[in-house]
Amino acid sequence: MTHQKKLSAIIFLIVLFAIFPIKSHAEEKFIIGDKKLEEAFSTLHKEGQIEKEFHLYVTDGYQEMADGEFIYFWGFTHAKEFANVGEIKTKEERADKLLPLKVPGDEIRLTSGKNYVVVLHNAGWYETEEHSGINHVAHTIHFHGLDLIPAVDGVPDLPYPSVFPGEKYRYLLTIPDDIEGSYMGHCHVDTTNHLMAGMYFPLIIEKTPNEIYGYTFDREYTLVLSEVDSEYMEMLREEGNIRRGLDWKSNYFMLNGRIFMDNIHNPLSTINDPKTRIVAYEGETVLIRLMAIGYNHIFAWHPHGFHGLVIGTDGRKLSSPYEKDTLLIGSGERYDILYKIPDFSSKRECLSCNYGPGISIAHDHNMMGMVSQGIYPHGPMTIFDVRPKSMKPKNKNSSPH
Ligand SMILES: [Cu+2]
Repeated sequence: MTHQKKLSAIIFLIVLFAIFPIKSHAEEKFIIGDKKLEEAFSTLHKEGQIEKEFHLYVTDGYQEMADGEFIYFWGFTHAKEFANVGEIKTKEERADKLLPLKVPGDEIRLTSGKNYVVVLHNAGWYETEEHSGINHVAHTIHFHGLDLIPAVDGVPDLPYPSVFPGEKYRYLLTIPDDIEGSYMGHCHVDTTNHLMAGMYFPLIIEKTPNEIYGYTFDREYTLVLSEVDSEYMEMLREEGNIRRGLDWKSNYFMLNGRIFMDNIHNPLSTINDPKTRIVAYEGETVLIRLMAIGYNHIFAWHPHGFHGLVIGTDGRKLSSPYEKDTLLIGSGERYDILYKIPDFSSKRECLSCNYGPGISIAHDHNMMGMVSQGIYPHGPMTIFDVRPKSMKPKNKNSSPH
């Protein structure tokens, strides 16, 4: 292009923007997916058959760990009640409208046989260096384990494009009547980097509350085991992904995004998180939904006080449940495990058994996981906090915490 042509092109653009100024609050660009599915859901919407619409926002942020380290993460967050708060364009808007970033993202719970809309908004990155190569990246949601059609399976360009900053995409989901159990959602773009960076959340599908695969339980805990390399994350933030996908060397091994701290009063320790400290009363049955996200770490879930009955895995009921006290779980797997807490006060046959009121630990028995930043026991460890029946809150639904 000649100098003159360049100049006239610039003048043309200046005149164009003077006539049609860019709106300061432009709507997000909506990526249209499968037309047939969109039409079917529009009919369901008119008939009032959409159970709920969830709005998930992807962004970056720092999360403080129990050892005082701040780790740079990417992840899924949302506004209160997963409401639509429109486009996020500044750090201030993000702080104002969205909950702080959490890894893993908050659980999404769906009911079998219902229809849902999950809208993915890309709220952009705000913590990166100006020239980082990951400043303008796209994302998707892959609903791991749900066996979906490509339009809502979250694999980029198969056939719909992934979601860049300032864009959104609607995932239209019909949950079959016969599907229940424990699943996950995660980004499927450049998956090694995006998944390991924190882009995952638990997804629960239930037919009836407090019931799974025909078994009933009193309490449930979702435990997500995962790992991160805080130094690699800083490299992404500063420079981007520079062909170092094989360089992940995790230095934090987490349980629900936290590590255990030997100072038991540390508010960020696993055991001070009501979602991670396993509280139960004598005689109760506790369901643990165990999930893992990893680069190459195989977690070995090991409670000291109890053998668990593995009743389901990867969203399917096991025809032959089996008992385990050490259960290996790799990236993408889920196990549904029932722990029957004996009624200790009515019958005590074994004086030295760790059954009954009191505390016992549960941890990763792959010892590499128990040394975040090289320090033992800073890893995925929590406690079973079994309380006497007499302490049980009268109101069945009241939280034990
Ligand atoms: Cu992503």
